[in-house]
Amino acid sequence: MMPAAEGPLNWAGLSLARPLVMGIVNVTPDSFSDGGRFLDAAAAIDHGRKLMDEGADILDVGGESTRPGAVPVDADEQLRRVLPVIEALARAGAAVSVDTRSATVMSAAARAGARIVNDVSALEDDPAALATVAAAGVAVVLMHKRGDPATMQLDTRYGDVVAEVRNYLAARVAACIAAGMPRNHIALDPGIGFGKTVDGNVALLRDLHVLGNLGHAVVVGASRKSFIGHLARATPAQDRLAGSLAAALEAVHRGAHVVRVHDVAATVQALAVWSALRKPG
Ligand code: HH2
Repeated sequence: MMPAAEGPLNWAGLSLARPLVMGIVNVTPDSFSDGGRFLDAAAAIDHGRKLMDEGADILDVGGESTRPGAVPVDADEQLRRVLPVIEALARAGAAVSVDTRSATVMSAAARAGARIVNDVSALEDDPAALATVAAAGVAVVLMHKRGDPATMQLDTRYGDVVAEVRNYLAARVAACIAAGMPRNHIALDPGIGFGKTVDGNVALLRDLHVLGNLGHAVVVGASRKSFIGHLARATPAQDRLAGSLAAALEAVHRGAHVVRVHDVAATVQALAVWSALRKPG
């Protein structure tokens, strides 16, 4: 493994001195992991509060599923789903990110108290997204994906997946800097499961330092994803907690600063024990 580069100290106003846990709050009827149980705003708010109690550092609120094969949700419907949830959780003191590809949703979410925009299209799918995030002064997660959620698993061939993802994200960072965003607002995410094979996902996690060497916070979302099912024959998604914990710990070991997870309490516990055991004695 290459020596770790000097990492960023903070991102989105959050210290990166220890790994951060981003808890997932899906407000979508077709989420593969929640099965629509949190469609109702009140239930989503309760779920977010529970994740805060469990030790989540960030709550990632999304109103559009981006799993392979999912259909797009228009901005009005996303706003109807996520705005009351963002308002309530931000008021309760959470650092909220909004998981969206829509510039309209980004600016309304920022006004409602979101501090971070988490865009699986790295501010590309909506031509207004880059300028919107720069003007709103919020932080961003730039994630690599290929194509649309509907089609992304149809072409998973790369020459060198790690180099391609790295070069793509480096170019998106350059676009953000050119739009006036400060460096410590920008985090990078390899996009586990977004147009990649199982081997591609494994390579991206093993070589995560290649992304880390770009000098930005690194976010990894491996929780309950299908590559875990493939590696460990664990289906359905709800049965992938143990594999998700293994992936989260190894991601942090390889340089992730933030892990995006469904199971916050279990992840916080795993990280606490792992961190204590790794401290030089
Ligand atoms: N994965 C999903 C959604 N958003 N954002 C980032 N930054 N990184 C990811 O890996 C990522 C993401 C898909 O997972 P999930 O939210 O669990 O499913 P759904 O798309 O059904 O909401």
